[in-house]
Amino acid sequence: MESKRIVVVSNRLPFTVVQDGERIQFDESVGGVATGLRALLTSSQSGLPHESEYLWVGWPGSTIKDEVRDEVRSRALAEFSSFPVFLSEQDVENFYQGFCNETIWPLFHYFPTYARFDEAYWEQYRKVNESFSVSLLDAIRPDDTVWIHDYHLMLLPHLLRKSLPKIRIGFFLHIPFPQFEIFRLLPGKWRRGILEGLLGADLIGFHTHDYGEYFVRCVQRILGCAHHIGQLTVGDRLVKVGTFPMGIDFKKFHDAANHADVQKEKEDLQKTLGDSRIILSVDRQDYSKGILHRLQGFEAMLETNPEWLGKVTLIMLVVPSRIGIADYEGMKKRIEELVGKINGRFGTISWTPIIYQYRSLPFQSLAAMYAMSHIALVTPLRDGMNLVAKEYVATRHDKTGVLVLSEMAGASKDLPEAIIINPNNREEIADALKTALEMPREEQIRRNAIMQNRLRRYDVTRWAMGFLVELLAASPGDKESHVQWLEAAVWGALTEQYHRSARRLLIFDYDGTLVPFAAFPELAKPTPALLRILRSLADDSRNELVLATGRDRATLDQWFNGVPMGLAAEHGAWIKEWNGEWKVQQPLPLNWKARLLPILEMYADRVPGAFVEEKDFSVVWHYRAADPERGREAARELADHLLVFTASIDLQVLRGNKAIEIRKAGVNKGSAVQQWLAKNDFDFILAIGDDLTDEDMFAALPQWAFSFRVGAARTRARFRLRNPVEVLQFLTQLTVAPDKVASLERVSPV
Ligand code: ADQ
Repeated sequence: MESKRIVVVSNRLPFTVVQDGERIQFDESVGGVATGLRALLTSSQSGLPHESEYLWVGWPGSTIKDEVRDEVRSRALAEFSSFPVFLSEQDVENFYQGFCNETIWPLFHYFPTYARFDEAYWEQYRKVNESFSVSLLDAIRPDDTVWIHDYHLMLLPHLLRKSLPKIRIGFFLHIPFPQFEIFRLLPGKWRRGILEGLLGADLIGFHTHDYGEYFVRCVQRILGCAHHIGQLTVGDRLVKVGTFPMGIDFKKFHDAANHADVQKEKEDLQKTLGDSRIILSVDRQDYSKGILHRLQGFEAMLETNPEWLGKVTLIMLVVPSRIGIADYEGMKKRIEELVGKINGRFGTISWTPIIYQYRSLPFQSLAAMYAMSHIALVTPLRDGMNLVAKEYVATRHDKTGVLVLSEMAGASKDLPEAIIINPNNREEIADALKTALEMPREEQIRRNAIMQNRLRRYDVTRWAMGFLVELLAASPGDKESHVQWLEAAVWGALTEQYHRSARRLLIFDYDGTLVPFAAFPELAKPTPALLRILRSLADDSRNELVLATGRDRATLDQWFNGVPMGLAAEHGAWIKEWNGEWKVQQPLPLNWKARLLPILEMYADRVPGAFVEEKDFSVVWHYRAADPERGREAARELADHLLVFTASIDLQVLRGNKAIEIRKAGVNKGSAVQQWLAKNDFDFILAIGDDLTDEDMFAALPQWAFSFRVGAARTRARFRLRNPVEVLQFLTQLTVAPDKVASLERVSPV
């Protein structure tokens, strides 16, 4: 049997394929994600339940000619356990340079003025995500676990889910997820496409809690999905949203300071720079990194602290990035002008305030820089995490050194012992630098010791493992695996028992179960087809039907007049046998309604689309037709508000489906159902419901009863059905003679 694998998918493979005439060369890259995942997936102590193998799927970094693709494919697999996705130059242009780097990157980093909204970019983005999906279908096996990375592939989870509904998919976003007001700047079709794309995953991870929260808000406002403690309900699936702050390969950086070649490079640098205090600045060239702000902050520090002139040097290393994009080219020019201006203004024959280098460094040189710098100045205007900050702290073997870190970097949440600044204020940067230059050695050690402990524990392996363990715990397509969907085995057992039994009790909820929700309660009238099915079930003398709903008596009398079945109105406060009279389950004092109604009315006035419904024994505040997020927020507030009023009265505040209902405690569908259960010795019981109020009913039933919850939410029911359409198909099949029962495929389009 083939072992299960983890398939990592990212835009770039952890190497670049370079074609040099006839020769094909693989240049390995040493990014944090690549290193961390490799370490994790090849470690026998990873703690992952079964995976021993992995496959990495992505673009090999250059356009590969048709004739050498087979060779690249087989070498990638043999040498790097990788599967290349080949892209054309045009793909790369409009997808990578275009939609990824000129639309998503600026927007998600809060630079909307840099964002370009070009339909051709979007089309190409869709096309490339589809290419990835097609390649993946070739590369993966049904029991693989797929982990997709970053903003280049946000449509991929959904595309993959469409072809492989049962596969386990995780997604991690390495950049910030913006707030709704920024995200909504994307045209409607794109923003919905991106959210739906991401929601194809079983688990979506972010660096910080805030990004996850902004994502959930966008999903609620744009798609209207319900959310409950880190879980979104998407159709009949549950999607988990979690925070996984990425760590670094701590050991590699921490040990680096002791390596002879790093030591040597450090000493050489120190000789050149003499006694000068070193401030280090390292990043990819990107407007999000706040490089100009950093220079201005350093300039302000020199202006206001003349005692440091000649004694401090800023080493600014900028890695070339995204060459060819106009915003990046312009920025390079501005950085160089400002460096020249500051050096010209403050420099002397023997002292250059800023040493600027525009290139990438090998690991040992970078480690030597971290090891010799007294201060690291990290000032992004927005950054998903920022690994440089973590790498600097990890490399400080003697625990000295001061990190000055922007509050706009995700890393500031993990490193609060750093000097945290707002990069938009040059004076704040200047003050922080002064504090850093003067910070006593013991204080530096105290702060770094805490940060190093944290970074050691939460390293990149722990990050990846945390994500994968959570992902492996998710059942693909549905988190609550112990509750089965109506599938062949259940269907077989159920119909068999149904046809053998002589005294059957069939209990149905109404809204959300037999009919879909409508914006206003009066619009959800039963259709002739539904009435036909109910009548047909009720006509069978072995069946006793009960409709147990939150609706009031008058509506039930009007809508179900002549259908031979029992009724429980207002969640069981009123009960009526077939051909009997309405009876109160328990007499209730009613003066509380007058006290609560004004509060509910006030909340209805404040939220457009919300309204109040008054029933005999309960009052309901509905927000189905309101803006989903506003409705939910007001509902939370109202529930809180009501607690104060209801604490001393025997009332229950119940959060239903897009409604808050207040009613007498102890009277519920469970106690109503008891009345019927007590009447007869039933040998078959079926109960179907869709919301929290139905849980009382499920709890009241004997264990062997066939209880069904409609939808994916947490439940005590034994089984699930997907929606009212599926409920009706199912009930229709029950009315058919045993020899004419259709196969499950026709009953339940799973
Ligand atoms: P980046 O925007 O690339 O990553 P960052 O997290 O700082 O930003 O990682 C940069 C990496 O490049 C570091 O590992 C660093 O060592 C290396 N590097 C920087 N300058 C270098 C130089 N001159 N020479 C050689 N190497 C250099 C994106 C997001 C981040 C998020 C990461 C990981 O934008 O917010 O932290 O992914 O999720």
